[in-house]
Amino acid sequence: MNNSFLADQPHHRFNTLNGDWVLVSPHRSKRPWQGKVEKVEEDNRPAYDPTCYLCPGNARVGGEENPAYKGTFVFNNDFGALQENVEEQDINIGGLLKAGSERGICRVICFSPRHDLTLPEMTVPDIRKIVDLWVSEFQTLGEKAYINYVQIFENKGAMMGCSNPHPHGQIWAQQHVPLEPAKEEVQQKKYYQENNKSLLLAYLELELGQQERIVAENQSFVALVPFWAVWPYEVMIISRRHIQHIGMMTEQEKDDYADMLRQVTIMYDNVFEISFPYSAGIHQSPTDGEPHPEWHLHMHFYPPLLRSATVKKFMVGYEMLGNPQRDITPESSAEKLRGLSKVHYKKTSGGK
Ligand code: H2U
Ligand code: ZN
Repeated sequence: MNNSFLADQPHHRFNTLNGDWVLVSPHRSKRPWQGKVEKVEEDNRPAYDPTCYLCPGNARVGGEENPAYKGTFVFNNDFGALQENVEEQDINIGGLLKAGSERGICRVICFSPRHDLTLPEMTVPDIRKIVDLWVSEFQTLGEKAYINYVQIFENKGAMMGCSNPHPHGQIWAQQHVPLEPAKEEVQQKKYYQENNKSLLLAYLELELGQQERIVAENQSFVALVPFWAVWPYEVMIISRRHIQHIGMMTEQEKDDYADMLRQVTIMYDNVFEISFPYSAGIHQSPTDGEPHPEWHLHMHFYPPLLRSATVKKFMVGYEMLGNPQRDITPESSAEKLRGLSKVHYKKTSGGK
C-alpha cells in the first residue's frame, strides 16, 4: 500500500477487531529515534532467590510452600481478585445502579524454576511447557459450568506494576466475559455473519499481501503490528488457521506458538537492549458451551516503552478523555522491529 497519507498526515484509524478508534499523528515524529538511547543498569538476578515467593521450595505469603518444581508450576493466587464462593446477587436500581455477583478463580503460573530467566531467554521446548500448561488450565477451568471466560496473561516488568521479576503469568477465569474480549466478540460476530469468514483470517490475508506491518512468521503463526495499534510497539500474534481457542492447537501449532513467543520477546528485548516490559494476553472464544465460529485465536502484546528504556508512552489527557493517540506510525514501528537482530542481545558478542 505504502500510503503517503497514512505516513504523513494526522488521521484516525479504526480498530476493526474491537470497534475503537485511534488518532495517529505521524507529523509529530517522523523519525522514531529522536531520543537518546539510555542504557539502564543490567539486572543481575540470581538463578535462585531465597526471598522470592515464586522460587521452588520457598514459602508464599499465605504460608504455603512451593514444591521443588523443575518446569512450570501453577497455584491458586493467594490474593485472588475473584473467588469461587460468592453470594448470588443481581442488583438493578432504576436501570441506573446495576451490579451483580462475579464468581471466578485466579491462578498464578511460574514459567520456570529459574528466578533469573524471562521468556526470550528460555528455549523453545521450555516455552512449550508453558503453552501446554496454558492449554490444560484453559480446559480444566473452562469446563467448569459457571466459568465463561478464561483470561491468560503476563504482566512483565516493574513499569507494568509487576510485583516480582521471577518469570510468571496469571489466569483469571470468570463467570462473565470481560470487556475487551466482549468487544472483540461483537466485531468478529458481525463480520462472520456478513461474510461467513473469520475477521482475523481476512485481516491476516490483507497484511500478508501488504507486508508492511508483519514482524515475524512461522508455519502456524504471524506476528504483526496491527493497523490500529495504540501502543508504540504493540504486536499481535495471529494463528494462520481459523481456530477458536488454544485447546484446538495441533502439536505442531503448540511448538510453533512457543517459537513465536520466543521470536517476539527476543525482538522486544533487542529494541532497547533491556528486558522489555509489557502486558500480554491470549484472546479466544468464551467457555460458555456455545460454538463461537466467529472467534479467531490471537494474542496481544501491549508494551509501554516509547523512545528509550525509561521513556514510556503515557495514556493520559486526550487519551483518557478522548481516545488513544500515537505519533510513530504502526508501519514505522513494524519496520523497526523487523530490522532487529533475531538473536537476544545478551547472546551476541556486542551485548552488555
Ligand atoms: P504480578 O503478576 O502482578 O506480579 O502478580 C503476582 C501475583 O502473585 C499477585 O497477583 C500473587 C499476587 O496476588 N501472590 C500469591 O498468590 N502468593 C504470594 O505469596 C505472593 C503473591
Ligand atoms: Zn524466584
